[in-house]
Amino acid sequence: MASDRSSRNAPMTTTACFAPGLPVNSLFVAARACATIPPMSQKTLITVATYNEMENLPRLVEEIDRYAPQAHILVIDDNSPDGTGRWCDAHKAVNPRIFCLHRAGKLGLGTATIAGMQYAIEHGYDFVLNMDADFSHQPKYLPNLLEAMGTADAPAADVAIGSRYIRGGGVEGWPVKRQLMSRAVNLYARTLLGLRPKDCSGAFRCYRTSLLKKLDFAAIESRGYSFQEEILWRLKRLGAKFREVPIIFLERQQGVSKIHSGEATAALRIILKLGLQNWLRLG
Ligand SMILES: Nc1nc2c(ncn2[C@@H]2O[C@H](COP(=O)(O)OP(=O)(O)OP(=O)(O)O)[C@@H](O)[C@H]2O)c(=O)[nH]1
Ligand SMILES: [Mg+2]
Repeated sequence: MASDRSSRNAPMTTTACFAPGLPVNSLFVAARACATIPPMSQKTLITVATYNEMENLPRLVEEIDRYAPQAHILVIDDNSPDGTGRWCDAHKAVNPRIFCLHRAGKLGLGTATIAGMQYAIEHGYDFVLNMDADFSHQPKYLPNLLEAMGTADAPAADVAIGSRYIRGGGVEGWPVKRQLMSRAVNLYARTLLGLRPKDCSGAFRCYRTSLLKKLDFAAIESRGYSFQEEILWRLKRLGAKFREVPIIFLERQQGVSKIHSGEATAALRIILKLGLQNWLRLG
């Protein structure tokens, strides 16, 4: 298994997109993408946490193949009742770049993201890039995020953040109330945690695994949505360099949101607690 995986991980060049052994549908997708997308020299794992995303995942995987044809994809599924995890297992047979991590039940997006990061560290990836399954994070931005990380010879960032709140970024499909809430949460987190990025709550990000290796994952308190702010804060304390890339965030088109008010309140509480640690220089 290990040797099989490492040979698949070898950085691919443009011509390698046409390597024999890829199924016909992947060849077609890769060939289209390879014509326009420069080859990646760094081994990249794109992680997608899923809970009931059958309406989105098959098309998302196709789109990822199109925009990041050399990347591997890890689906972290929490035993979705709609069969998302079973689809992943079945699709593995025709797509050698997809991997499936199954967890027993709905354990939260934060812990799913940590599981993806640890998987990337354990399997020797250079970058791990997280995205939601619901097309709020458009696959067309994958090349921009990867480019923002720089090259192996000239690293440019430790975390590339898909940002709604810099020039060129934005949100489509949210009511004004939700937009205001999101901006308020960002301001709250940036102030309390002393973070400079304009978008600290978005989840569409690429991380350098060499920095993640230094992170004490056991210390992370967030299980849900404050995970995004908490990890930036912890990485900042390890000296991380952040870069923001503008993205237009789209409201979910298919399936239902998993966020609920209890999780949102818990997130605000955790950010406050970390903020006190930050300003009192504890922890
Ligand atoms: N594995 C796993 N994935 C989850 C869990 N909760 C949410 N997700 C996934 O995390 C991503 C984001 O969840 P969403 O429900 O879209 O939450 P959101 O984007 O904050 O909220 P909306 O804007 O309402 O869509 C999606 O891909 C979900 O399927 C969970 O407990 N476990
Ligand atoms: Mg969503």
